[in-house]
Amino acid sequence: MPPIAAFTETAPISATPDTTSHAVAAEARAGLTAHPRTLSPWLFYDEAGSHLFEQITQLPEYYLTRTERGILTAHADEILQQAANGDKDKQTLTLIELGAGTAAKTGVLLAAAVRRQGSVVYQPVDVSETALAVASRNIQANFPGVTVRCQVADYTREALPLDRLPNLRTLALYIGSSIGNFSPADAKSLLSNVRAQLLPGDKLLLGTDLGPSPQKSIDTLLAAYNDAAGTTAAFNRNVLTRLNRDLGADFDTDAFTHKAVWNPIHSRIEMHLESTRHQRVHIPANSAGPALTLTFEPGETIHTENSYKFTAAAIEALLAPAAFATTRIWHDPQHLFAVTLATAI
Ligand code: AVI
Repeated sequence: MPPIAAFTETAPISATPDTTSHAVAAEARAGLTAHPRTLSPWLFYDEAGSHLFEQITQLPEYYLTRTERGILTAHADEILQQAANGDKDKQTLTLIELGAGTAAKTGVLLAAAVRRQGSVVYQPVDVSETALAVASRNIQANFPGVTVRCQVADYTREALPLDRLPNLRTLALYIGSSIGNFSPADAKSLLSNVRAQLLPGDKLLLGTDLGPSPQKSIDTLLAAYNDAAGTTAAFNRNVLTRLNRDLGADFDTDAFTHKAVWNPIHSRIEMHLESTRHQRVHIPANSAGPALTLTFEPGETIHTENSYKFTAAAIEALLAPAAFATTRIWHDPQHLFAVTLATAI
């Protein structure tokens, strides 16, 4: 198989709706004046945050990326075969990937598609033109037989720009556990949007992290979001650095502690930033409104991210309202992570 070492994991930037300074200002104003205070996770992914996320994916505690890659590597041929409706059906697949970034996660599936059908058309969709340019360059260099058709789009807001090829079965990829960062309602509308662009019989491959089980402790989950090296803490705090830079705010980033909490009611890891003392933070007037002074009490938090964790039943419940039937679920041997093939009905 061609090497994929040249690819680096990129931030799930496709979850970034709009990174203009007005969008940052509006998001900060709405979230920081709400109770409890929140900041949307898309704010994580400025240049520094994207770099920190890449480091997170390589941490020993952050099992998600390598575990999903292991599942895809172990089962790529079977996934492609099932996506094409089984052995006898030699139907040709075209692959489309939501939030592809640099397509670091996709090489193993593209290689399997080329093994199976000789060549494949791959349509990565992302908001970042730069990431797609890297994807295109890397794939063309490493995967002869793959034709890349990049689509710059925010699939979280717009209809998926599917360039359907006649008589080809589509396999849509949404891997990397990105669906876990959406609320159940937003996840449902995102999947419905994807489904609306597919035909019955087309497939979706979805990567989801799993919740606690007899094989997976809550501590394993918590460690993935609170690593010993402090990289996730730096990633979380970077959102305040971003507000200081983009909005001229005066957050003392050292006066906020990173917290990762397991919420069993919602089956999610939550990330928060907790104020260590009584403090005031100023945000100058901007396009979203007048100057703000925010008062934080010791222990008061800003909720910065949810990362939902699933069971097999929860995966089915996520897919069914969007008119997808679960076809097959693959796990790693430790049942940490799931890759689900679903059929558009
Ligand atoms: C991008 N997303 C799937 C990551 C996750 O695990 O929810 C974001 C992340 N947050 C902290 N660590 C990683």
